[in-house]
Amino acid sequence: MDDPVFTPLDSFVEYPGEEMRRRARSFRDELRRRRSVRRFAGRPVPRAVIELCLEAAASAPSGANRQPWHFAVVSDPEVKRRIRLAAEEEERAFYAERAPRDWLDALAPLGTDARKPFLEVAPYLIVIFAELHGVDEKGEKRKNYYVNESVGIATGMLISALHHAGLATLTHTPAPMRFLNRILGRPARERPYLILVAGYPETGALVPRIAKRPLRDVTSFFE
Ligand code: IYR
Repeated sequence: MDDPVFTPLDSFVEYPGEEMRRRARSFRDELRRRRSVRRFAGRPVPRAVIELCLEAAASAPSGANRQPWHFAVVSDPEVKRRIRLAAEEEERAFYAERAPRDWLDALAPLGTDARKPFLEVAPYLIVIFAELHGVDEKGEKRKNYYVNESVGIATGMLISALHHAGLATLTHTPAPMRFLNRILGRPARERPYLILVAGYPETGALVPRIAKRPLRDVTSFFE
């Protein structure tokens, strides 16, 4: 068992009240401008930007600091094509047979269907894997904790980082998505979590006219 080692918290920044409010408002406004985009331009995105956003995401808190994630970054057109073909096959089964009526009804306002051209058009697919358990030096299983929560937090931070950098994203979850292990050569102990599609929106791209629930509907204060 390792003894804990502590270091001074020298990175924390406190702001005066006024500035705190201004920053909170400005960040809220920036995040509220984010929209999921399904029509991407083919224009390339600098790899350095993707790497910086991944470093932001990989700074996320995680259960016992196990960092149970892997980001497979795909720009190779051939690999994107294989992912698209495999995803569309699953999606065709989803829309035609697997999805219950109520699920299809819930998706209707988004206008989605089994065609996923964005998987080939967008310059980057970031396939996020959740590491169900690690392996130690002896090749033995090493437990991870709160895997879903940890990977969800890192994914949220990645979406925010990409948006902040000026890129559009789409969270895409074909189901089942084990084909991603095969295509990307990831071990079985990593479960595909979602595909984050990233790039520039196509000129004139349309997005569904949907709204977020107001704060009073999603909060309760006890004071
Ligand atoms: N995976 C399918 C269906 C889908 C499901 C949900 I929940 C969405 O918010 C959007 C789509 C697809 O990608 O089309």
